Amino acid sequence: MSWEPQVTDLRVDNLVEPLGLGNFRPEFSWRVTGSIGQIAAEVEVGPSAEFAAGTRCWTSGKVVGTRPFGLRYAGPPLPARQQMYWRVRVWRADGTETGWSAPTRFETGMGAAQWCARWITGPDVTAPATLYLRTELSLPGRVVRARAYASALGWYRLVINGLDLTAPALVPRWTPFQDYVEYQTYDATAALRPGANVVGIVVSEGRFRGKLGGLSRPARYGDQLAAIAHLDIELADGQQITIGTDESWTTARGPIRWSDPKHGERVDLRIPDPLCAPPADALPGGAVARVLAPHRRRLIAEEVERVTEVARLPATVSRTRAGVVLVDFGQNFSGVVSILLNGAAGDRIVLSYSEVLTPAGELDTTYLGDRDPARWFQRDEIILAGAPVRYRPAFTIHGFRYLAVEGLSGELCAADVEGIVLSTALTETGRFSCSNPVLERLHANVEWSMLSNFTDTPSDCPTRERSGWTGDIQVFASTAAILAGVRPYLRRYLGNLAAEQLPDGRVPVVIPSESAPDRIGLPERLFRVLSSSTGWGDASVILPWTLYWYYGDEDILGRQYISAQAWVDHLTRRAATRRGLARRLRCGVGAQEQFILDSGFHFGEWLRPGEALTAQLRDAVFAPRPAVATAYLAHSTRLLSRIADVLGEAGDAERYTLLADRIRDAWNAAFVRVEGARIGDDNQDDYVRALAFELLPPDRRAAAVARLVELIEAADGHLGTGFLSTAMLLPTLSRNGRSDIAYRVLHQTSAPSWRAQIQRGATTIWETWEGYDPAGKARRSHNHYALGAVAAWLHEDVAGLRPAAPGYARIRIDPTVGGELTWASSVLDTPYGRASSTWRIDQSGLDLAVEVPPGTIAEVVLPTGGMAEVGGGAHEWHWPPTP
Ligand code: RAM
Repeated sequence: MSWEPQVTDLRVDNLVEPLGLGNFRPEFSWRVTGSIGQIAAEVEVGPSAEFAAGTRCWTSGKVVGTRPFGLRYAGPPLPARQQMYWRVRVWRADGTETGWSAPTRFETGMGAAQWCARWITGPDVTAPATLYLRTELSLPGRVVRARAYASALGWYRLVINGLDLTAPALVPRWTPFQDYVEYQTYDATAALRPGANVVGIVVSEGRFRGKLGGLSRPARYGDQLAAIAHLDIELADGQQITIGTDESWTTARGPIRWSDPKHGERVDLRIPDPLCAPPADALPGGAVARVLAPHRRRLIAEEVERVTEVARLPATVSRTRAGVVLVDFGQNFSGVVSILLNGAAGDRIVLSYSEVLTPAGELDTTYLGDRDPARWFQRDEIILAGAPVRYRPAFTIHGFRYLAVEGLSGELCAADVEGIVLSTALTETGRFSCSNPVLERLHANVEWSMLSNFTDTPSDCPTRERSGWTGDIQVFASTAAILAGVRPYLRRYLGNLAAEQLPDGRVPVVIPSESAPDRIGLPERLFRVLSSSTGWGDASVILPWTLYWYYGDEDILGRQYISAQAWVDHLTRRAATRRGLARRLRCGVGAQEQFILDSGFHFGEWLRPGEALTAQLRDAVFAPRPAVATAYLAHSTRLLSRIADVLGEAGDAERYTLLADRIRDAWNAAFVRVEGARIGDDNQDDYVRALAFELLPPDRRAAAVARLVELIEAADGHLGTGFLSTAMLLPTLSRNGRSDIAYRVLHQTSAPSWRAQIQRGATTIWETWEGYDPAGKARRSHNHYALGAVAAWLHEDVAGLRPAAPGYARIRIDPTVGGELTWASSVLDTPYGRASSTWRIDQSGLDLAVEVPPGTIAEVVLPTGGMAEVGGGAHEWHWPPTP
């Protein structure tokens, strides 16, 4: 009989066997197999896997609770740089006990004062060149254990004896570099050997000195690339050796001349790689490293899975009419290529990447704004050394489907080139399938846009500005939480958000904010004006709530509480003290005016179909859409009151509840015209917001739903929502009794619609509904996940599987049978385990099959009416019931 583990998927801070943990009070989580849930659990931590008596350093004792997560280490302070083991056992509701799980490891990271290393840089510090640093190290014996702790100002790779320990990760990830930089921990045991060793670090621009944002402004955090590394080595005879970066290291020139995340790589393969060559003194451009002048940035441990290779894509190769070699990977994505290059020494190869082609079939290098193809950024240039080489860029990442290759002397075959998809190594948690392949393609497009933008930090697009726009992640966060295990990834984003929030509570519209305070120039100053925008800054409240709702993460509510309060308090103050232009011109609403938010910059609904960008920007500045802004203020205040409640802050909870009520009432007084039941500017999104944020009194909801439907019908079944409300449109319709209209919008095949994008060949979600102008020329980004938030509706309403309590402790299964579908299915890995909902309709009737994770309860809304409540396990229904 095979032995099946009863407790699986052990994680520490949601990571599998993390190395170099910065949090010394980590959280443990696991999954219980079978259908019977947990009623209590015990976690044990010790320095060895045996847990022999006396060696255990902590036990939680038997902790009563049904959640297989959220149990935190509370023993004696953990030492830094210490490998620990832990295991868990669970008591189930049926009185059985699982016994101890197999032990698993975690290791703490560096203590702040323990770095025996200094930040070092090269002699010509500000030159736009890659920095190669190296040292030689002689080891008198066999290495039994080695750890390397490293980071850089710029993206770096740690290379020991020619073995690259970092690739393909792009680290350190982007943080507010003026304050802190993440470091990585590596197991370097296998890379080191007795005798001579070469330890090297190569540093490129990265997000530290690379070109950032829409304006591609370089050096926003500093102009000196630098690195730091500390190695702890233990030899077989027990000897401990520590080395660190210092002025004994040397620098040299290397083949990567310059490499920018966005603008590509310049490589001269004729220059030998100094990290692979033995004698340092013979290296071209060799010099002594310099210690960086003192600075105040802290080193913190990384907390998130690194960027890695998640897939490889085959290519087709052709020649364009202009004679250019064109490679098509058949899928828009984020990453690099691996390509076989052949030619004479000194030959120059140029690789240009784009998401789209011109109407004439050439690579389009102007569609993202710049009319001058010479200024195209996604480009790698390689000078060959004479021998055939497989080239793959190291320190750049492109958003593309097509690659143009120039300068090859021979032919390129499809087998010579591959697309390498790079994304954060997140665990996929949500799968959707249904009878309509176009909707499956839509779901896949959303997944591709998420993969493409969940690299360094969640970005709007992987091409143009690649910025961490708050509004984009605000609308997409719940979709992301359904599709993948994004809890650490979004927690990290929120940590950066709080760190960069302005003293008055405003939130920069991009996080990280793309500039150190001492490097803020006029463009950054102008950009900062945007920090008051509702719908964007509300990420500070909506994201923590989303993580709580989908993962049961109470800790994040506590951690972000001050930040969330600062945002709401800022808007409340602004409403009370500043009167916007619009209000001065219109008739007021008396004493309630103090709750109307109509000053400051607000993007508003943003990018409604058919609205010109210039007009939207003008409105955002001069007519800041108080109906939208005040609705967000009411919504965030309401969420904040719930957050306060969860945190046990009773006084705050009451205060914010009262405030939310007042803002809601003022919003009703100012923007709802009772006669005719018109709201705001009478756009579709006005009704969606009103209903989704529950701003209307119950007796006005039906009229709002009716008007929303009327507007959609007047638009011949098309959506008219923009950036903010599209995600809420279909759930609002289906949860208010109009799933017929929701399906009509979903199945719509002419623009604006998701299916129109697919019919035009979209393999990702586009920034605009049309994607191309009438002449067929591409417009704006073709890889923006924001409008892809519709995938949440596929899971939560079409298949009908959604949380009814934080972390899916209670699940609501409420399928929406309809549309053109004959079956649909969502399979989710929730914090409690696998949940699924599958319905199928045919001549014999309707089937519903659900899977409920152990320890949870599902309330099932039966498609024929009525409710059933079921516990863990598989359940099925058939209508008409079989006798
Ligand atoms: C664009 C970005 C982003 C959006 C802002 C307002 O520049 O692409 O998606 O949040 O505008």
